[in-house]
Amino acid sequence: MKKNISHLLLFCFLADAAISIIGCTKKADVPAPYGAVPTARQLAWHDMQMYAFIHFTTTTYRDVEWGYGDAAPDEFQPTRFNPRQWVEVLKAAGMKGVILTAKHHDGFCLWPSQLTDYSVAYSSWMEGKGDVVGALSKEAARAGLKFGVYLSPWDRHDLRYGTPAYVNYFRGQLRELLTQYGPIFEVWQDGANGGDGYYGGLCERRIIDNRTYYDWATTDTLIRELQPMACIFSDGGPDTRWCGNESGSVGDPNWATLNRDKYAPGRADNRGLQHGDVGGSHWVPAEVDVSIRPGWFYHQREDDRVKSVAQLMDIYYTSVGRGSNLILNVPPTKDGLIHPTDSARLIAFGKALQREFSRPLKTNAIKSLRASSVLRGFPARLVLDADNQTFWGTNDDVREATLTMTLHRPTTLYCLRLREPIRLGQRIDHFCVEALAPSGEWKLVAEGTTIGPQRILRLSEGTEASAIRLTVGSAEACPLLSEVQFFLPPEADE
Ligand code: FUL
Repeated sequence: MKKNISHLLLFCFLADAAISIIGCTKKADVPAPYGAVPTARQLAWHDMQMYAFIHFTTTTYRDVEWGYGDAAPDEFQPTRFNPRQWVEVLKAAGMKGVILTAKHHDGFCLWPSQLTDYSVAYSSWMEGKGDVVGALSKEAARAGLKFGVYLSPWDRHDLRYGTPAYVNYFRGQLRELLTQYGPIFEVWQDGANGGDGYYGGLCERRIIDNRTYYDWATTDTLIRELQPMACIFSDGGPDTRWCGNESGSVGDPNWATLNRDKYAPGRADNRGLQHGDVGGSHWVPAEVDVSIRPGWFYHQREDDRVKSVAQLMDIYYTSVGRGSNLILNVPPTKDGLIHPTDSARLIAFGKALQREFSRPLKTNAIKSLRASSVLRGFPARLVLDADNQTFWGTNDDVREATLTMTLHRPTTLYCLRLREPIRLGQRIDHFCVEALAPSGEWKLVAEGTTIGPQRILRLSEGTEASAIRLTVGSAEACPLLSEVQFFLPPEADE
């Protein structure tokens, strides 16, 4: 079998060489990028795929979802606080990073901010020497996880909220967070903004104009200056966008491109965020935020409502599998630990993920690979290497192309991962996979719309194929693909 694949590769290599001889050794031209393309910081973000969210503050002790802003700092008492336990569990689940609510809407700061008396420094917990942001960022770095911060723009505690002085305070807090805790991969700006709150004891309702109040452009410049590789998340970017719901899925289609100026954090109509905009003005990929429990904060009453491994797997397929990143929330208990049910579930999910993709179809199982169109220098075999920089290209005027992969023997296939070379933009708007059944019939086994950075999908059950035909199409530009990887059904559990 090895011999066959090496013959195939040799043939492809000679064919490429022949093309370059016939073509007077002209170097292959890289296709022109189509539409908006990702920045270096967004490319690094796409590699993250799945990370954790931690919602933790005085709100945990009040047993509510939105702290009013009146909890005394002493209420924050995580007597068994153990961020190493958090990080170990998250790592076992396959998370590549963690984002902490450094400050949620209640305004309490989990680091000893110099700019307020509403922080861990004013709590009797650890005699005012505690620093949740510092401790978690250190543990994350030790374990090789990236670290990010959620700093709620809405602050229900601070008297200044609603005035320009508050915006300066908010920026000062960002400066502290972005200069004292090492590299930050994402800054999470929430869309919930304004309403009733404590506000220094005035207990009133404050409404701000979310298009103008925060002057986000100035804040974003500050973030860029302090942490150039940090992606800024909000309802509408600038770097990454909300997926438009909190139930664990992004739309299909899911375009990483967005007409960004149409959106603003907290805007009432954010329905378009589930899909993005085909040919949108900017690259603003979606992030799917969802909690392992019904709430974002820990509530004992939800101990029996932790999502199952099967539910988490479905979420994985409808988020990471549709080319967005998944941020899965895991709320620590009042003790400051990840609850045993959540931790067991996360560890089992990590194992299930490994198992799911444990049997890639090897290249030596492939007898031949034929493409309906090949751009010189970008042969179809480049979808089989493990390198996402290389890709199969089709000629410039092509809008639909097929790739036919013949296998040495009929094989039962389980799922499939496709990737576009997104450095050159997102192009594909429809695809389908057909399998040549032993009966000699071509059967449709999967189909979808967009691919983008990644598409992972299960094939119709029991797909036995002696050949596979993949069709990809794009209305506006020639399709390009950097990966086509099939997986065989995972081994049954012992
Ligand atoms: C929402 C917030 O209001 C929730 O409390 C939570 O932080 C969630 C991730 O974002 O908009």
